[in-house]
Amino acid sequence: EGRLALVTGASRGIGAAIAEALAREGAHVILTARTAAGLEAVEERIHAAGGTATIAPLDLTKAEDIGKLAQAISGRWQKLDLLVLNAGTLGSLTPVEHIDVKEYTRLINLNLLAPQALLAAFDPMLKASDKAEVVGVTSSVGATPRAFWGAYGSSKAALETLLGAYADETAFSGKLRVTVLDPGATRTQMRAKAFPGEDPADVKAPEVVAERLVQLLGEERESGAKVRVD
Ligand code: NJP
Repeated sequence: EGRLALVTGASRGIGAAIAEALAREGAHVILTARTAAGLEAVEERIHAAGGTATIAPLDLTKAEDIGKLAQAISGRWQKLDLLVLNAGTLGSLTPVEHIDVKEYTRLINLNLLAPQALLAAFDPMLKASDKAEVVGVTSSVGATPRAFWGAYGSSKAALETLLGAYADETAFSGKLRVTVLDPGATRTQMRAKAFPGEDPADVKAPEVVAERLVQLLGEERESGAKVRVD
């Protein structure tokens, strides 16, 4: 119904499925990730299904590029109705004492600092919407620590805290809702990297997460609530 959505990490996996599901619901979807070819393939599928999308290839670890993206979008649209903070990286699964600081820094940049930069850059456009939604994709290992998942888990725990604070800060308006989405085990490149021995057929498809998200948008829920897809 003419809503504008921005989905990060939309070149494959959960983000691509979310973008396609939102487009099917009538949203114009801005797709972002680094790989232009991946974004173009998703854009083509959206067009083939009768939807509309715009691609914006971008490395989210470059804060200045997030500012440029926000400028380009605000030059074309007045408001942003839905921001899906989905892009994320796993890094190496390793004991805490072996975490590589350079890799950890890259991981924090993408999983935590980029969502903050996106919230900062798009806050005015979100607040210009009568009914804005921010969905942040976290993980069960953020809420519950797990051996060897310290680097990734700590980034997701911090993201959850950040989203909770933003929900609290914006709750008074009644016009902006934040949802913390834990997708659970989902068949993507990231899952295959974490569990190489697993049979992909045993893991749910990204489309299941995407359909649940669409459903969530139509449900009553307090801002800041956590939802897990099983
Ligand atoms: O991951 P994957 P998923 N700048 O690796 C993009 C969470 N999660 O779909 O840049 C911009 O297939 C990358 O695109 P590209 C997870 O933590 C998952 O599984 O072209 N974009 C791609 O589109 C994450 O937050 C499971 O390489 C960058 C996307 O991010 C979210 O779900 C379980 C980028 C990653 O696609 C989606 O994960 C769970 C950069 N620098 C939480 N680097 C699960 N799958 O089981 C990467 O609890 N991207």
